[in-house]
Amino acid sequence: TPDTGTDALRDRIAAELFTARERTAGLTDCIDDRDLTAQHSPLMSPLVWDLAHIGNQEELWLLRNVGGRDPLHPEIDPLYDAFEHPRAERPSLPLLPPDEARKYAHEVRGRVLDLLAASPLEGPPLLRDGFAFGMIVQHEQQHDETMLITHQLRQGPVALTAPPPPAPAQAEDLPAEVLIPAGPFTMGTDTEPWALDNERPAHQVDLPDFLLDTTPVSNAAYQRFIADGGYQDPRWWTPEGWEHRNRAGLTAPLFWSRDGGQWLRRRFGTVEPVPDEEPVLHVSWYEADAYARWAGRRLPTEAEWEKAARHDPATGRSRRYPWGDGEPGTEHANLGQRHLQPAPVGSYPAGASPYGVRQLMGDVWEWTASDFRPYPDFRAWPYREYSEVFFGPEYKVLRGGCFAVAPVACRGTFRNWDYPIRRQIFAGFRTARTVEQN
Ligand code: AVJ
Ligand code: FE
Repeated sequence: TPDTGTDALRDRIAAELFTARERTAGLTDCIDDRDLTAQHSPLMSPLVWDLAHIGNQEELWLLRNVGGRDPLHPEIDPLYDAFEHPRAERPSLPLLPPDEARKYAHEVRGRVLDLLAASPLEGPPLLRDGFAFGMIVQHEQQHDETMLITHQLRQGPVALTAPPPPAPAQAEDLPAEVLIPAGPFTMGTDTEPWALDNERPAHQVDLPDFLLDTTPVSNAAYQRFIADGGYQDPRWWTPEGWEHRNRAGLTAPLFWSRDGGQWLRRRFGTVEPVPDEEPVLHVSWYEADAYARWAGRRLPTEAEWEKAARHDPATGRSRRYPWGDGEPGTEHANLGQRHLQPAPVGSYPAGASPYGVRQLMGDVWEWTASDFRPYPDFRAWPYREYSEVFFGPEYKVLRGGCFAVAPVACRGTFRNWDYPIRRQIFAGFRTARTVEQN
């Protein structure tokens, strides 16, 4: 019979499964069936696809692989295999209609809760520390973020609302940048129980001195780049970036428009003035990279980002989060879709890293200079299609999560990746520079 430690883990898993499903319901019960089955952008699936795909992955990994059960509806598997059908093609598939998709996900969930009650949560690697359950919770939360992106792309009446993040308690004079002194640190993890394969294994990385922005780049700063003709000057852009800028006709972040002298943005169905103090959002890697060059700086590498976020110079250890090893609280970071926008730059002093860097977790995903590559001795686990098939120069790494990322799907080691042209994701950036040696 399970011991107490296992009972606590079982309760935590059940709570996380519940939280994820509440969020999924909130994202799919607020619009009608026509909106759920429509394709709002060729970049995205119809929301009803995500809904059944969430149930299908849960069935595959938990009921079939862990539980050894027979498939509930084997004929639908190919419809919800992300590798069989590109997103643009999904609306023309014979997908489960909304009510059947909900019923299917609900049916799977009931059986998963039975399985959880009977699982030892130890022994085979998929069960150890409840890993397979943790992976599926994160998978649902990742698709909830994807569905939130679809909501942002959707035209039509407002369906989602949330209060704005609280304004920072008092105006602080933060330094523009922070020195991260040279030295080795531990990147990646061997001990984080629900870390995904690309975050492993832990390894030492030695970095020279560098300087990193204290906060993400703000809309005010980004508007100076625009006003200074940054989008018209090929000096700031890589050749591929410049070519893309011209082909796509980029002149400002996605969802921005010009109204006389003022920039407006569309946010979940509402048009409002661009708030100067918020981190810039909805820029591609190419735009982030061009801004950094215009500013006389560069994007940080992934290793620099992680050292600034995790390394504790007092102990020489890497922490789970910038603020320490404790779980994210509302005072630490803007995570979990509590708000539908990032918080002003300089918010969350309690979430600062030991070096004093702010907002590394939450608010906006941060583009890094790095391609998505495996760490030394990487081992694909439990499936190649999570990370391994994406390694290579076509994808850039993003770090830190954003307001749409659930705490369970975010930590100092978490790695996200996307194409450098992508702008619909909730991505911004901060900049770095190398310290000149004399
Ligand atoms: C890790 C966010 C890039 O959404 O493409 C979801 C996560 N993998 N289902 C994605 C994922 C399989 C993945 N990202
Ligand atoms: Fe998926």
